[in-house]
Amino acid sequence: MAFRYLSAGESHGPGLTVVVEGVPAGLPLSEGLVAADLARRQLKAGAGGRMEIETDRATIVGGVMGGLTTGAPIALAIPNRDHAAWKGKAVPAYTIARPGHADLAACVKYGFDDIRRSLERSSARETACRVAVGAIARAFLAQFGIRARAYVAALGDVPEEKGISPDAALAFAERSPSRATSQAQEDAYANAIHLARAKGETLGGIIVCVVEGLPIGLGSYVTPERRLDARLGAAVLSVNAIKGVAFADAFANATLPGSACHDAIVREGTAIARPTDRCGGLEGGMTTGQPLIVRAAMKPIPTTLAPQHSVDFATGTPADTAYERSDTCPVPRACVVIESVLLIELATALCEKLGGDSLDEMRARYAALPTADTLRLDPAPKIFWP
Ligand code: EPS
Repeated sequence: MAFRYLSAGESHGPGLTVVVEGVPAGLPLSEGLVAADLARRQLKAGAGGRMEIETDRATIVGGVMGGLTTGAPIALAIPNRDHAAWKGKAVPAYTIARPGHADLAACVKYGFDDIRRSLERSSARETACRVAVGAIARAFLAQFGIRARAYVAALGDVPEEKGISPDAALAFAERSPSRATSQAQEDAYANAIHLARAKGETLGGIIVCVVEGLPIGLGSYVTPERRLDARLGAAVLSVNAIKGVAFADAFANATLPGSACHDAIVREGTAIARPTDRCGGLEGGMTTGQPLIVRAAMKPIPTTLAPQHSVDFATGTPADTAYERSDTCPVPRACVVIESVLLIELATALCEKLGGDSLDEMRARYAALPTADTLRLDPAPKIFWP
C-alpha cells in the first residue's frame, strides 16, 4: 500500500481537487486538522497579494465517516477564492515566456500560443494539494510518534547560522513568521525580503527538514527503487523551484576522510546506539532510526517585477517579461510543502513495512518491529554458497 495521490486544478480556476489512496481505516481525520497545515503554507513573510485573498480550507468529500478514515480513497476540494475575480472575464493572452519558468518548454511541448494554458497548472498553487495530503500523512505518522518540522536555514544572501543546534533552530522556527532559526536571522530575512521587493527581485533559500521518531529499516538497499534516499530526494525535487537536495551535510561530508564522516556504532548497556547523525538518518537506502535531516535548495522564483530578457511569442520580437503578481520569496511558505512531501513518502514506506488495512492492525505490527537491540549477537558459522 502507498499514499498515492493525484491532484487536478489550476491556480485561478474554480479550485483544486486531490484524491489520496492508501490511507488505512480508522485514522481520525477532520477538516480542521488539514486546515492547520494549509494555514502554515500561507505564512505572510515573503508572500505576494494572492495570500491576502486566499484562506485555504479543504472540504473532505470522500473517504471519511464519523471522523475516521474508511480505507477508501479520500477526496479533498480546495476552492480558489481568487477565481471570483477571473470568472467569465476575457483574459488577455500571456505571450512573453519567463526565464526559469515552465513557460517556454511547455508552450513548445503542448503547442500553446498562450502561456496561461501552462502557467495555470505549473503554478505553485498546486502545492496546497500536497500540503493537504501531507496533513493526512502527518496524522498517520503521529500515531507512531513520527513528526517532521522544517526551518529556513538561509534566505537570499543571508547565510546559515553557524553552531545552532537543530532543536533550538526548530523551536524558534515554530513561532517565527519566516520560519527563521533565531531573532537575528528573522530580522535579516525581513530586511532581505524588503530590499528584494523594493527592487522587484525574488529570493531563494535553503530549507532544512528534520523528521524524528522514525523506526530503523524503512526503505531498502535491495533494488534501486526501494532506496529511501532516492525516493525522498525525488519527492523533494518534485516541489516547484526546488533545485537541490542533500541528506545532512552531504556536500561537506564528501570532503572528509571516511573515518571522520561516518557515525560510530556503539554499545550502550543492552542497546546499540549512534551518538552522531552525520548521515542524516539514512544508510544503505534505509532509515537508521536517527533523525532524518533533509536540506533543500529553492531557486528564486522566476516571476520578477524587474524585467528579464525574453521573446514575445505573438510578434517573435525581443521583449521584457511582463509582471502581474507573485511572491517575493516563497521559501518560508515552502517549509510545510517540504515537510509534506517527505511525510507522504515516509507514510508510504511505513505502510510497505507494516502492511495491513486498519490503524489497529498496523499499531500491533509496529509494536512488534525489531530494533537494533534485538539483533542476534551470537551468529554461528554458516556455509553461504551452494
Ligand atoms: C505563483 C504565483 C502567485 C503565488 C502562487 C504561486 O500567485 P498569483 O499568480 O495568483 O499571484 O501566490 O502561489 C499560490 C497561489 C499559492 O496558493 O501558493 C506562481 O507563479 O507559481
